[in-house]
Amino acid sequence: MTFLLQSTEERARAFAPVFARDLPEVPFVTDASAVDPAEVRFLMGWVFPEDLATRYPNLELVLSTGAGIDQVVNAPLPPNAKLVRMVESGVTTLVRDYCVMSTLALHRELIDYQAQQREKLWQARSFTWPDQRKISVMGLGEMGRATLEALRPFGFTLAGWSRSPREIEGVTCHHGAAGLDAMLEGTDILICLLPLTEETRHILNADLFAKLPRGAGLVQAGRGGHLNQPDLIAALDSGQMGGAFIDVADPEPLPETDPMWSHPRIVLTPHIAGNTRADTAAEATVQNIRRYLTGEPPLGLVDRSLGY
Ligand code: NDP
Ligand code: OXD
Repeated sequence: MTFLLQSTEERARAFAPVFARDLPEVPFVTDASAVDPAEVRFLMGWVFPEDLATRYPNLELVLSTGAGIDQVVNAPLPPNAKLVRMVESGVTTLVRDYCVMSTLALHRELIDYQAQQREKLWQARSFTWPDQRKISVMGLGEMGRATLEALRPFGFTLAGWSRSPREIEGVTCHHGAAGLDAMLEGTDILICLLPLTEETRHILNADLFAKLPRGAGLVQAGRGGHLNQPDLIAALDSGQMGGAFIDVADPEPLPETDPMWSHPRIVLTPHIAGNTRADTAAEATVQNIRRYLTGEPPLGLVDRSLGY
């Protein structure tokens, strides 16, 4: 019963002592050639070989090193293997902070002030107070909830949207296809923290932008495939959208010719909103394997029929 990690050296260094200390009964290896493939019950990585099912016939859990699993959800896993996404505090903290930073920057009209700076224009714009802004989050999972909780003290009007009904203190929660329009109505800043599935692909499109008040802001930290990129450029150029913080693109890296690179109303970052933190992920993974070995479903268990 071996755990095989296929990831960075930094993660290997962090995981090895935690396994040795807290889960000594499960051998931990990082060198695939040093283990009998039939012994591998737990495999953690980002993308996996096509022949996973034949190479590791006794796999029980395939674990993603990241919170997203769209890169692996359709991979040919062994029939009985379960897919598990990363749930750990490090990546959640980073994503939360990125979304709060971007929301505050849009709220305080940083993109307009940067334009004024380029023109050497020293002039105050009119002020909007937090209680005059509605911030809405698409996706009320680990990332969405942490972001909303961090935004609560600022005094914004908060809303959120998920597939099934959710309750979050201080947040008006909507769900299902029927709930989306109600959330979008009056939303000044929209944050996307959805997983990429067949249902959510290109959900950020011209129709959706048209349902927001003119000049709304977008924080896109989900997956590149959520956004219809030409629709965003058109909406920014027409003024329907006021500005966007974009952390994810399709494809990645974004081609040099893509207009998002140079659009004056886009702040672009190279998929750095979040990243798994080695030490906290090691602790969380060992606890999750122990949880699984004692008969409980692992945290982050993916429902492959839903795609997340
Ligand atoms: P979770 O699985 O915990 O949460 C997903 C949320 O999205 C749930 O609330 C779910 O609803 C909702 N959802 C899924 N499908 C739909 C749908 N069709 N309609 C409405 N709501 C839907 O995921 P995490 O919060 O951990 O991560 C979310 C995403 O964030 C990742 O999949 C990834 O794309 C992105 N991410 C990006 C990072 C970056 O660096 N930019 C880093 C980490 C994550 P319900 O509650 O009903 O299940
Ligand atoms: C991701 C991650 O899913 O970094 O983007 O975890």
